[in-house]
Amino acid sequence: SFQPTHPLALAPVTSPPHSVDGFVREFLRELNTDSGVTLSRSTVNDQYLSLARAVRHYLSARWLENTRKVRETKAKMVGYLSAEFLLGRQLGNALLATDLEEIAEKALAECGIDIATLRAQEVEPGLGNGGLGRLAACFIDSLATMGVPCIGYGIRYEYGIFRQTFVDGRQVEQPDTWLTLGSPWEFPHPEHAVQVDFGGHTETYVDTDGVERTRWVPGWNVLGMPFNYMVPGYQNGQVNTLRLWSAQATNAFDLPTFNSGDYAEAVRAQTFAENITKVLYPEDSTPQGKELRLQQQYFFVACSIRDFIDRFILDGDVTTLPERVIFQLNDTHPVIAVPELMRVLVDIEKLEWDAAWEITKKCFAYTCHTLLPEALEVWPTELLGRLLPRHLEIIYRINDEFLAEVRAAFPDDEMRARRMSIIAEYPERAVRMAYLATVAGAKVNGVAELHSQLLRDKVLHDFSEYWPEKFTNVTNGVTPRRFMRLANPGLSQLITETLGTGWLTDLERLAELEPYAEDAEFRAAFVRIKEANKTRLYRLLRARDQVALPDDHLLDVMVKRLHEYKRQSLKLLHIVSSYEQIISGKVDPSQVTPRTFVFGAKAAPGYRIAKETIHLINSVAAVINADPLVKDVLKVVFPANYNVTLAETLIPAADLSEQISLAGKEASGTGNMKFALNGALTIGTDDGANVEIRQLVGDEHFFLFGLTEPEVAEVQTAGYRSHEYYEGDPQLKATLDLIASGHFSGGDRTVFEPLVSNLLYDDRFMALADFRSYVEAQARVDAYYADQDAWARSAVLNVARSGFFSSDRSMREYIARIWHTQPLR
Ligand code: 73E
Repeated sequence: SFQPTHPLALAPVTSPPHSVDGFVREFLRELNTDSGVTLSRSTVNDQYLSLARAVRHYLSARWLENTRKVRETKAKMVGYLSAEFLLGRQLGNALLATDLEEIAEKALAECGIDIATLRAQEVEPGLGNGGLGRLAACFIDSLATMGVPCIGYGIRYEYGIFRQTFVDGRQVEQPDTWLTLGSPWEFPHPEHAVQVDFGGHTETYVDTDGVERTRWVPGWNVLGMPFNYMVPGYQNGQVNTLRLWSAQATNAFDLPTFNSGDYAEAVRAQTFAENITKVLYPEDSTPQGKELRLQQQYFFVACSIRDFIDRFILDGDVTTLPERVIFQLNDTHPVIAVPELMRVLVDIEKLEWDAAWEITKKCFAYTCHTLLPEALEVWPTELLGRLLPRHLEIIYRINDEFLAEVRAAFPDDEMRARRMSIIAEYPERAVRMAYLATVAGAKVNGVAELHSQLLRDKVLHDFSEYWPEKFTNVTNGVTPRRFMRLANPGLSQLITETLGTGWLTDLERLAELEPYAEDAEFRAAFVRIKEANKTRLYRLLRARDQVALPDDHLLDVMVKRLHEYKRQSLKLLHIVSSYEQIISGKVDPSQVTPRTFVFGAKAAPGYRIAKETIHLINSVAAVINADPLVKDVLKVVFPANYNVTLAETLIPAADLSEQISLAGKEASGTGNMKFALNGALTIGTDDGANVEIRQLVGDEHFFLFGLTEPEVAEVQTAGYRSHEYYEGDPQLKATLDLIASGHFSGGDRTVFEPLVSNLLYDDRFMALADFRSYVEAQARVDAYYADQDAWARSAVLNVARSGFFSSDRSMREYIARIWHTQPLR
């Protein structure tokens, strides 16, 4: 500790002046002193970095102040543990949060710079796969905006989600080198580095107090280096922290053990450890059980728990942890945190097992994001025991005590105990991470009403019977700052002109728009904005993907990860069927509602069927877009590398949102919410949050189709044979036959044969069963779109009735029912 005497050092940190001159000064200072260039010699990247750092100056003071206050008041924090944070670009959000948009634009204009050019320079940090990672980003935005102390903990992947390119219509992955030009948003803190151990064995010993204890003798270790990111609230002066960990080799490598004099080899073995945070695993929903993935998971939670205790439990009294933090487990990826906290409390802090378990149970809550059985993580005990021997012992003991409880409660029901065991015995001995999370967590939640119901009734049925009060639902939400205000400034301005300010942080106020659905002038303004958003999108796609699109089409959009359960193939069947009906003369093109179909989707690199589906979409697009017969009525576009940035231009332009998963498979969906909030109508199944969207916006303003979840279960029990649908529906038959004929593959019938066979003889997600219902719903879309006025009314009502889907509301529910935390005073 030291005693400054200079008055400036004693005063609180201040923000620079909120003026054009003040901003120019900050910008130039950054350019000259930090980038070390003059304005006239600076590159666009120099200017972007300096702009970003100048904006940061306006956040630092509040950030430091917030951190101080949390420490001082000992406020309870949310520790959001997530292997993914899909943040999207930061600059726009930081300018909005600080209310500097106009000032910065003017300041740069006076420096001769167009701010749009600098905005375009930012590479988004793609540190997530899809909805799960984006949800984490929305949640921390909402908590900052609500003034609730939160620290997000995650992984600073050197390579985020791959950059998708197409070569001859096939997906080719390129590395995402998001850090090469430098990220101005991160603050490295090498002084807070944490050591993380792996491998080795455990042993018992008699401690100085005479008690026999267990200790872990690790085999190797790595350093966790934290990088802080500011998480600014919307114009409220609150700034929370996101802390992402990067693996570094420890320099404590033990040369004698290598004992060969091979210095280079010794260093190589250590730097190997840096692989841990090299790359984000690109599997969404069905992660492969790779050893490196378990290393990533343990690495970031071990760093995070150590960090939290060291930085916030200043008196070292770990028994107060439950008053200071609730760790939210974002799916099973961070669940190894449970035995890790037990290890810290028992082996290091030397608490009794029972006392440690009482603390641990209060410190965690678990969110499940899936229903697909193949997505429920299990770790073979062989692997877990090799990497984390002490943790495996702890898991066994947790399980033994838990099963003893179950057996006592259900004395003659050994089957139940086996079903509920955290350890699976088949097909190999493995730890069921979802069960571990459920046993340890104070609460377990699903992410939409239907999903939570199915969790209780199916996936975790025994547990919900045993602990009914543990289970709850919190329907997902999205941040309106990014997905309305930033993505759709036109609509936001119209809403502010109509309702005044305040709706962006109180989204239920959108309900006040309801009467304006009947106001012709308002509708006209709304339609003009939609058209301008389409123009903006088409301009972007022309520059980005060299495609020209007609601006008078219904814009039909399906953007999400490529997965069989999401059924991009069903969307394709509809497109090919529309096309087939025209080229076969069954339908006259003049009778068709002109449509542009947009896809955006990445496939996991090892997911064969998903990649073939991408190839088919591109091949269908190539044929349809080149066919003069359908030139004015059908267009198919598939811009490569769909990401948060593209979503921000795509979603506000859409007329129709495709949410067509097989009922009971999509836990929630959050894209569906973004579309509705931007005035697209949804065509969707009764799945995930679609159910709640339809209930809120009303049946007349939503195109429902498909089997319901109970119907799906029924058909499956009766035995589903997809080819019977093919035989029984001439339109479906003609569609599949056209694909099988080689029409989209230059006459080669083999190219798409696996896809066609998959639909005809397997069709796990029942695309063929829902085809008839889907094309009928699409016909209703066409008919409805013909009445432009009715469509606009429905679009406005979708906006007015979707305020529920703000992530601020999700956060209020987590706070009230799970976290019990308070906003900072
Ligand atoms: O339905 C979405 C949900 O909206 C669900 O598929 C997704 O989470 C979203 C947010 O709740 C999701 N992602 C994953 N599991 N569920 C997942 C699993 C493993 C790796 C990466 C992502």
